[in-house]
Amino acid sequence: MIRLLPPLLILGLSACASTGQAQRAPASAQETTTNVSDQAGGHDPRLHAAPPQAPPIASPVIVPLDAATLAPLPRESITATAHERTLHCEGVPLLALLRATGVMPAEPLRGVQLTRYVQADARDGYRAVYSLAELDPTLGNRKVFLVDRCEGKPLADEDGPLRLIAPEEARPARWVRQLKSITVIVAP
Ligand SMILES: Nc1nc2c(c(=O)[nH]1)N[C@H]1C(S)=C(S)[C@@H](COP(=O)(O)O)O[C@H]1N2
Ligand SMILES: [Mo]
Repeated sequence: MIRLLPPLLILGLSACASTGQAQRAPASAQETTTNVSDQAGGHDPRLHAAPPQAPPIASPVIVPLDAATLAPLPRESITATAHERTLHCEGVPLLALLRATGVMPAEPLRGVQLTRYVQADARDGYRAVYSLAELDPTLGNRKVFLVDRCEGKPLADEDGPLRLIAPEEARPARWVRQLKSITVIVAP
């Protein structure tokens, strides 16, 4: 009886026995021969049909804005002009916050990272978004700051205590006053 089995099937059966691992029962001798080629270091195209999957990125991610998170970040002086008024402010780069909190990779963005955006919400319901790609120094390189002081004083309640300021922008429409939260979202 054993002499009637194809030689590769016999090899396959003995390979299973020698590894001692639980194996799914082969459905056919043909499949068993494929397994044998796997054991010998060959490739079963069925096991490699899907491209490698990037690990999923959490979304939404709420970025902490508390003093303990902001205090260690680098502070910069900012001069920003809007509506013919020039402000002299201080704050931390949004990029530094996003990287320090692990929300944004330090490397140039690629793949799904290019579909993520920062949503800034204000207490009065105003909101604006910036894409991560426009903040990436190798892409848009847009400077956006979380400002907490202007003209040497903490921001007044109607503006602060935190305000986003993007000094390079031609209009201050995305300079979100009364900043309440920052959320990073993968575009659905
Ligand atoms: N929270 C909040 N931020 C906001 C707005 C707003 O209505 N609420 N208006 C935006 C727009 S359209 C502009 S032009 C500027 C106005 O800033 P200013 O009031 O300091 O001139 O703030 C931006 N930030
Ligand atoms: Mo505006």
